[in-house]
Amino acid sequence: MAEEDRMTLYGSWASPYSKRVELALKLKGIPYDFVQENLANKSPSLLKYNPVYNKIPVLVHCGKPISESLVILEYIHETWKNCPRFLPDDPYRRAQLRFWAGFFDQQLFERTMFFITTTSGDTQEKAINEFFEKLEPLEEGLKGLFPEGCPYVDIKNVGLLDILMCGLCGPYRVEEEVVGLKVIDPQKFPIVFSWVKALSHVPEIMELTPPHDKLVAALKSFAA
Ligand SMILES: N[C@@H](CCC(=O)N[C@@H](CS)C(=O)NCC(=O)O)C(=O)O
Repeated sequence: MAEEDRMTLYGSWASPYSKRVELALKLKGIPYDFVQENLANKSPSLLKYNPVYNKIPVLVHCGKPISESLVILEYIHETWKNCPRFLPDDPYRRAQLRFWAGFFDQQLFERTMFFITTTSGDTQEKAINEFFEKLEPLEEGLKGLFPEGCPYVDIKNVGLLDILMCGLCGPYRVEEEVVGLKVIDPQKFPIVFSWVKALSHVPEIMELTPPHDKLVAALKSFAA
């Protein structure tokens, strides 16, 4: 890759949105520079590249910024055609996956683990219940999406929903430690549980998972 083609990702090691993009780049084997942003004191570059939302992640490719993690994932999918392919070629299947990607962002990430782990008392309890309620349609939906059985994680073909799931529940052991209860109950959500378990063995995901104690400490500090 020519030097001018190099990619720069403005992100944060603890952000699930930023992790989505890092994982996509790693899976595709695309080299990139990572700029760790301090969200309490954002860099002038981040503010320049994402003037609308001022948020990470932002991917800068050949000097051109792209914001919003889902948009960035689609950009990577469309620009680098090598495997893994994040979205299938079949338009109906692609539409189904995009539907569930939207569900992840609008429903599950809305009341994210971050929100749950950084609140307490009644607010936390309400958020946990809402999260569990939203896992139910996902568990059901997955049966339709993967009629051959639980989501089959093909290590060579990690797709869009796998990437989103990693950001949401990848560090579920951290979340369980911080919240003090089972986040994904294998009895209630067997498909979601086996999916998350299978993902945890993908080498690129293992490489990007932050150290357990570091993430626990970060989440606890946000909650303080
Ligand atoms: N919809 C955005 C959400 C990104 C997001 O919420 N980023 C957070 C970090 S996890 C952020 O930059 N927060 C800083 C702020 O809100 O000022 C995406 O998918 O990229």
